[in-house]
Amino acid sequence: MNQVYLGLGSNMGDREQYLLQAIGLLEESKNIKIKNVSSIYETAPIGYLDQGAFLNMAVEIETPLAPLPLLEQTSRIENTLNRKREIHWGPRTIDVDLLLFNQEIIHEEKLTVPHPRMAERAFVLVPLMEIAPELYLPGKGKIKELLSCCPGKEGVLLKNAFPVIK
Ligand code: X6L
Ligand code: MG
Ligand code: MG
Repeated sequence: MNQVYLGLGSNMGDREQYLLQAIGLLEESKNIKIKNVSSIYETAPIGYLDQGAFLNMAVEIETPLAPLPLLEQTSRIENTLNRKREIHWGPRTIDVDLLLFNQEIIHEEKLTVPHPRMAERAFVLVPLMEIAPELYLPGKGKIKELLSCCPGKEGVLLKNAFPVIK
């Protein structure tokens, strides 16, 4: 079994509903078992600033799937929830990112793990801190150490401490 951490984000339409639907579709996937979910956080947009605030959360799953088949499954879930790719780094109904796959470092054409930039992104680290503070990011350090020197934490606000599925 592989232990995987996913980052979920939405900043279009009913953002919370998209996050909860994505979790529902993950749970329905034959080869994916949800182990833990973080609270939902409202976060200021990073990268492309002229867009609405995001809701972000982190999810721990267990799966026998290898990284690329798992990526295909998460892409299918994005497509099911009407993800369109218009503006690079722009608004999306749902984003499901593969943050960590065991402690592996993966560099493939379609997939880089750990997710690039996650070590410096408060919208990734704050939700992860809740469910895996002792987790080690290969080559970077523990989540709680990375968070202590991560800029932009003030742009991450707790929105919903107990998602209905928890
Ligand atoms: C310089 C260069 C500064 C690149 C920042 C950071 C670009 C993050 C893209 C960057 C840079 C990203 C989310 C988001 C995006 C999200 C929030 C990205 C990809 N996704 N902002 N911006 N939450 N709050 O999920 O992460 S676009
Ligand atoms: Mg992303
Ligand atoms: Mg993505």
